[in-house]
Amino acid sequence: MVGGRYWEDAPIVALQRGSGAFPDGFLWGTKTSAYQIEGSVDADGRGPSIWDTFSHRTGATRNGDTGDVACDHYRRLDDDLDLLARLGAGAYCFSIAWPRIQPTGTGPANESGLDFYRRLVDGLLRRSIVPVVTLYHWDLPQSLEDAGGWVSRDTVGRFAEYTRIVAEALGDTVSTWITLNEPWCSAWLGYATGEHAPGIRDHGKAAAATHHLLLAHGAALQVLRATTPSAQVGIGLNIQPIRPASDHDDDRAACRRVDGNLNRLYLDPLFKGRYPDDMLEHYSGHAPGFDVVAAGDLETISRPIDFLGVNFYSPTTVCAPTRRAEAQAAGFWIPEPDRRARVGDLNAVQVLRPEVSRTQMGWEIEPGALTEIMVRVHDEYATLPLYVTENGAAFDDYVGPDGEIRDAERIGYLDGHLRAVLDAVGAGVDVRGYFVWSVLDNFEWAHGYSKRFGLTWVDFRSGERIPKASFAWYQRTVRDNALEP
Ligand code: IFM
Repeated sequence: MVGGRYWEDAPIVALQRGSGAFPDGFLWGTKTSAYQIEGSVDADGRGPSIWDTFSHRTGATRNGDTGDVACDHYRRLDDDLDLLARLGAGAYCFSIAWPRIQPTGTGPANESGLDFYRRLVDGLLRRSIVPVVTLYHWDLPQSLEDAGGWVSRDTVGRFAEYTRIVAEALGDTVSTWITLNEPWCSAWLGYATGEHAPGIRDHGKAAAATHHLLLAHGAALQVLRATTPSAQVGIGLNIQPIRPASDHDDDRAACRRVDGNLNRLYLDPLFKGRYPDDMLEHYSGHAPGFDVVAAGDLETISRPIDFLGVNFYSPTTVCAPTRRAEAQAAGFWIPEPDRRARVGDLNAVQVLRPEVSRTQMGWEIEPGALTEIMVRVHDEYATLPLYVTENGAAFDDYVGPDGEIRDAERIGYLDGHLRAVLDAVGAGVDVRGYFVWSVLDNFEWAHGYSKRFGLTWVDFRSGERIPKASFAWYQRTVRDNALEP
């Protein structure tokens, strides 16, 4: 998708980087996911997903919020398409709700469900916006969860079947596909900490789910190659730099475990065709764990993809649990409850740098960490094209007395991370595009509607949309293909 690359000509590099200009053909976009925006959960034959079940469980989400209505996007499709056209970004990434296509996760296609996505894709193309389709963004049909969910190998076959249905319906009009969004979250937040649907707390199941999700990616890739051979196919990973709080061996070991669980457990099988030895050993006592890996699986998982989607928000620093006091004495702040220690049985504690600003999610803001993780992928794994498929921030936005939303912090966050993208490009990484999470405020999973990531304010009572200051800023950035000085 990229035309001439300005960094090929050294003297121009300095000139253009200084001006904040992006390569010609750089793809600008925004991203959403089905359950977070669509609502209309009973419409046109849609079946229940694990998020319908989970969000209706007492105490599962903030204020008991659910995606029943969300942004009401299903019914406001045309207005939202007009909003995207007004933004001017050349691409839009959305996910397909599997339970709209196969209400129980198996069997023939539900044509009314497919029709909604046909209208969405056609509406984008009519407005000259490139559709980028995510096949799975966490909303597994509940019937499949009842049969074992991602812990069961059968779900892989079901996903391949679903992919074939969607590819046959949309393959003529969609040329860029993301198989899975953030499989780490599906596996570890869904099956280990229980913070996400289906709300299970079992590390052995989370490890098995990791493998089946990756295998489902490989299976879907094969289906897409057969059905729509010229399509570009990738996967979206939430990867980030993990750092030790100190040089002490125990902190470094904790850091390596967290890095293994979050980054290497996904990058190694995809690009090296094997799971990291230390992670296999770490989860060897947890059944079923990686015992579910069968001969040939890793070949399927590691078949070449066309691009990697990098979803990035923040870096993480950790210490060993035995070294909390030293970390505190060194000036780190230790948030409670201690999230990292519960994720993946990793025996590690997340620490924060008090001097570093954080978003409303409590995530540290460090744009350079985005450059760092992309350079790492390039140096340690593959030189394939990268897209930043998610980047954005929740802040405490409010509508001012004049009706305006002046989200200067979000503009600062996005500007900083786009400069980090330019730094990665300058370092030789083939970054082809950038997608803001998200175009609309939406249902932020267990946080319900309490966290707003949008370029557009959504009044969740009336459904009204109000573009924030960041919307106009992104409009200008996209138009100029450059950041303001
Ligand atoms: O809202 C989520 C999205 O669904 C997946 N990536 C991170 C976003 C912000 O938490």
